[in-house]
Amino acid sequence: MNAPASHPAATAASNTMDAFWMPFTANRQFKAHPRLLARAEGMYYWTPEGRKILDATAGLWCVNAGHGRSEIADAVSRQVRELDFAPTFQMGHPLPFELANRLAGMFPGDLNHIFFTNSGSESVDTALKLSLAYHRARGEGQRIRFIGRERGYHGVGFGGISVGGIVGNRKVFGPGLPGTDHLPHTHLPAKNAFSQGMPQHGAELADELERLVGLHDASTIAAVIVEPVACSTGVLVPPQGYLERLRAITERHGILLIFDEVITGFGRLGQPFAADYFKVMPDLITTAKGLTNGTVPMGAVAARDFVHDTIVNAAANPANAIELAHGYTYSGHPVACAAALATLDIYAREGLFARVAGLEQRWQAAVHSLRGRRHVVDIRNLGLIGAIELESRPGKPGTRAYDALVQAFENGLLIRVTGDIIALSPPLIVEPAQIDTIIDMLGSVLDSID
Ligand code: PXG
Repeated sequence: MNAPASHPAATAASNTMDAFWMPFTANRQFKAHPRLLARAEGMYYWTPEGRKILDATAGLWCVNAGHGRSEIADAVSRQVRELDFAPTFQMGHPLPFELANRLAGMFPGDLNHIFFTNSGSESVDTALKLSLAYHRARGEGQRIRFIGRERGYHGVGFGGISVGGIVGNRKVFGPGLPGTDHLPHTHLPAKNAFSQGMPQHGAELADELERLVGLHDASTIAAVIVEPVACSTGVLVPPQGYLERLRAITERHGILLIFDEVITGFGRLGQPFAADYFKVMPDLITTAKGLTNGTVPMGAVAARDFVHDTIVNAAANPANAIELAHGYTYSGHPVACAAALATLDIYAREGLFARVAGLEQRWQAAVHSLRGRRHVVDIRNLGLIGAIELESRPGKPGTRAYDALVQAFENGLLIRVTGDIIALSPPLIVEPAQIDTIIDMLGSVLDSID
């Protein structure tokens, strides 16, 4: 039987929505007042009733080339027919080799070795494990500590929440990985409010790493992991000079530096990666999301030559040994690889990363034009990312931005909110006129909420 154009499940009454336990969602509230998306193309979603919604968030920061790209759809459907699945444990098929070569050419410097995963959370777990394996292979197996950062988001695996710095994601789930510690976040609104691009103050916060090294001793620390721009907790742009200092300190102490580029990777800042944008070279980069334009779950971790070579060529390894006991059934899945290759083709052919660089000033001016509007206490931006922070209602944090989300959706605009911060990250294909529309619509939403 053909599914009707508007599937009944998509419009059903709330009592049929019980079975899907929704992720990171207020399930009872949502199911009482559902917000559903049924179709997407270009810069827009459509609701099941046919209302058009301008996508100011690239889905969940992932649909960088815009929705419904037929090149990706064709590549995926061809691939399902040709080779639906093939193992990559002690077997191989051509696509992950081809994709890894493409990616190795895109990542900066000698980030030449690619480990495939299925999500950002798995990429983070993988990067943490690679760090441990690297130190152990060079005879420093006592380096087991990880340093993350307050307000960092590194997904929801036990590794990711341990190095992450979001209280709500951690408090329910026990102590996590032993031996983790955290740098302070870099959000200094008293000094940096309404900074355009990188804020001026706060590079010295990187020196807190020296304090942690003094506390734990460098010989116990495997890696430091940070998002170059902390996006999920409200777009915290690194202060000028901060990442350079972090790099210098990690290097001095033999500590690996991991950039979590699950959001910043694949053009969000107008360069392939944030490492390019900031000209700071980490030892490992984690990615997901934009790798396949969000169409098929896939992540990738890039490792520098010395990390890979140390693990794979370790003297203790006989040639028939599996050098790293790690991997996923779907590492290098053929359909995901096909989606990624088609996505990378689009990015290259349409010059989407350079497009962002060309739009950055316009985007910055547009986002900052909301300064002075009702409720707005700070505005931040970098690349094609923006955040508008609202004053919280006394005793009711988060409710004002949530009302903005609901009102925006009713008016035909998709935004993300975290706490009382509105985050914007449109697909990289956004037109200047659509940037103006996003800002106009957001302005009227701010006017209309208490
Ligand atoms: N690292 C970073 C930096 C992320 O932003 C992950 C890891 C985890 O990726 P997966 O694929 O396991 O979800 C993320 C994910 C939001 C939002 O609205 C952000 C993410 C996911 C969902 C919502 O800010 N980031």
